[in-house]
Amino acid sequence: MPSVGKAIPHESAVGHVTGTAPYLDDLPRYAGELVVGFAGAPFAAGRITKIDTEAARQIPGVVCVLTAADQPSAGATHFGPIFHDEPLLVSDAVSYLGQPVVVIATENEDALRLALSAVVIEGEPTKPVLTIDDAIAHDRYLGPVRHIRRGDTEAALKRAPHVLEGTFFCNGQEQFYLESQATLAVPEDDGNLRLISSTQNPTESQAVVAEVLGLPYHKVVCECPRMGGGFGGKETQGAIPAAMAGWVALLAQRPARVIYGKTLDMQITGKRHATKAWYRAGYDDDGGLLALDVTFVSNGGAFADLSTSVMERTMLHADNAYFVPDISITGKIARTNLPPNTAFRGFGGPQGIVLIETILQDIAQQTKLDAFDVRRRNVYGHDTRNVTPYGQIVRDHVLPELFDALETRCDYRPRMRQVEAFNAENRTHLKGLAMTAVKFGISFTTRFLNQGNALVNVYTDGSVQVSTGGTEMGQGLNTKIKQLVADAFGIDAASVRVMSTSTEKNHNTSPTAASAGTDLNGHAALHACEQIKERMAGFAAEQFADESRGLTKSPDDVRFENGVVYDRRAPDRRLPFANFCDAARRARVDLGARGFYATPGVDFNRETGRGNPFFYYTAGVAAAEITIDRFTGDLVVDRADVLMDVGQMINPGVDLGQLYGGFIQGVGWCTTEELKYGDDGSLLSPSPTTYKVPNATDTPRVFHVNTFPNPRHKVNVRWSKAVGEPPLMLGIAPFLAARHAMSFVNPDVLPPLQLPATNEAVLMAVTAMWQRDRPNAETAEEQRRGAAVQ
Ligand code: MTE
Ligand code: QUE
Ligand code: MOS
Repeated sequence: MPSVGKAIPHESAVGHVTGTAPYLDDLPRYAGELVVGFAGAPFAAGRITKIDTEAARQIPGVVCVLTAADQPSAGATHFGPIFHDEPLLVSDAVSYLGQPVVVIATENEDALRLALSAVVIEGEPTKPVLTIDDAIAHDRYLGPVRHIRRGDTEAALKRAPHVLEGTFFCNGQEQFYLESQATLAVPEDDGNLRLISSTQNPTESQAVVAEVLGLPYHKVVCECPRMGGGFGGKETQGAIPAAMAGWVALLAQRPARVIYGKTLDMQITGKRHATKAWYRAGYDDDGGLLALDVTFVSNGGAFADLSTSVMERTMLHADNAYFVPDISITGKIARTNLPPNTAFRGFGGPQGIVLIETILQDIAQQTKLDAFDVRRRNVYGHDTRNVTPYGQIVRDHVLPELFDALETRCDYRPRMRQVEAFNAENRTHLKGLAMTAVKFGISFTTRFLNQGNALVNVYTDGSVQVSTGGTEMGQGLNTKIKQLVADAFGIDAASVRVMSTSTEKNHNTSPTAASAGTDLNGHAALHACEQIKERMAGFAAEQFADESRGLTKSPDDVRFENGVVYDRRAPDRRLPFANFCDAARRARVDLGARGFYATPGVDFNRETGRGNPFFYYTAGVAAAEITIDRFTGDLVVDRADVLMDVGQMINPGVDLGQLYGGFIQGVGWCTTEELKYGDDGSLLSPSPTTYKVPNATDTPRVFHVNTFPNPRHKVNVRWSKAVGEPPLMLGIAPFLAARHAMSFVNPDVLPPLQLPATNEAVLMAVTAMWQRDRPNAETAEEQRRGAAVQ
């Protein structure tokens, strides 16, 4: 009956498929509930000179019209997860287009629409700074410059037989969760406030709302029953709607709900950081990477949000799966007039990883070696070449084994010959094949966040409730927690219910993020179970002891298995779990506990750029084969093979779902999703019609996703590994396969292809490479130089 290791269905599978699982907007309306929205700044930079709300106030059904001047005097005016630099409402200097200026609460949607259009906001716009290059030119940065260094990179670059020098740009990405940002705030007696919110971070929502309203934390409770996806976008960005709903609810003493529309959500919430890298890579004739000097600059947007932590993770993943003897990594964050960028699956890791993977692909092209061989040559070793640039030893990994296994399993060599033969013949299409890796560090690099707590209630019928600070966004956290707790008591998973997440049951929690949801909350839940079981075992030992049979009182011999509690020495001394629980309560045994967990050993010093930021690594490899239409730029992923070490899976169905979904989301970032902005800072792609997320037809025609055993991995809950974010970074494989395909057009030119490799970008790059050695070569070179679409 053990359920860990079984692919039991996701606890909300039926609800998701039938539409009965309620999201924020589905919750029944309260009598007298208010609809809340806001009017935003009409320009991205400059000063507001006039805010006229008179006409809006006259509209029937309008209940509150609030500006910065109305903010509670006891409350904080600014908020932010790391630096408190973001105002709730702006009254003067505007930082991004659509930044909230006036909050309006009304009796109904129609009144809200009319009132919002009646608000007059005027000012003196200035030219916004939107790109990384523009911010650098204006010397606009957020947070300090950081470094991670090992060895003497300058000397190593001088010694290196070859040096590759260049810039690489990767675009941002919209989280595109299906449920937009939303909070319902309900006033309770005595000035208390209950928030029901679609958030990965209930504690942050509680804290921001309390601080902005000048309330002590204990007067605010934040609940999150479930999210329709978060993908990092709900770690901090739920704070604004939560604060608006909370403010209105407290002031009007009526329930108030904020639900962003999709377009508004895309326009004003933060995304993955676009990042530009300036690099020099030294290598030898055998494709050995000798030295790397890189400066990353990300587009942080207008406020700090999580940008410093995101950049830290970019820097910590600049090595990815490869040992680089001498390395110097610098990270800066550009301050621009875009909404503050934030967490997105991978949290900066993808931007670091795509750079070194591209460099290795280019080294292969330059040395005319096979790109697999180049990667395999540089991969981290077991006993030597196993120390990261920040000094952490890469332990108990299977990186070389993963490479070798996938090479065989996906028929890499014969297919490479086929691709070469195809490209030698075909005049309309190009094929490419590339393999990439991911080594993703598991733990928050901010040490204090590596903790979790849980509450377990055992009832007298043997059923169990568990509450943790972890939130469910579709990733299957609740299902895995349910399995862990069921196994702890030896009962069926159906006897365990995971309760709605709430700060009144689990407080001071970390966001459900960094893929560590199951690690932190699963451990905490098990810690609670252990305490209850210890008390139960003491009671059971008394019940089972039998002097006549020489059975002494021995709690250590009590077992919880298959729905019964028994004595290991005399298995006939047993009680069904339910009866046992009832008896225990009658004997006044405490059948509830709070558990706590703190990840051991993690520590990173960001000043020195050294330490052990990660508890362990989740790793994998992927191979992708693509076909490009030379005359339209159309890119099709013909085949993808994913192979990952995710430890011993708690739920193989849930975990494989993460591998499939994460990979495809990465392919979207690399090949189809393009955020376009107008000169005024307006998002020109604020809907699925203009912003192309992958759909079913974008699934690779052949798609093999498998896990790979790692017998060396002996840490973490039930020896599992975090799976949420790592597979996204394997979605880089089709991008590198596209570069590989292009190398056949002109082997002497490195493909001028960056992210996203949209059909348009692919067509431009192929054309530029083709023109390179032909009469109008200058134009092509200009095209190559200018190809950097910022
Ligand atoms: N899977 C689904 N279905 N929906 C999501 O929003 N978020 C991802 C990943 N997988 C996400 C998802 C991100 S960004 C993270 S950090 C992890 O899930 C968080 O959950 P975990 O720590 O429980 O894996
Ligand atoms: C990975 C992450 C996060 C991170 C660090 C990682 C993350 C996150 C924070 C963070 C850092 C400082 C704070 C805070 C949050 O750091 O998601 O509130 O004060 O929120 O390596 O995913
Ligand atoms: Mo995930 S980006 O850490 O929410």
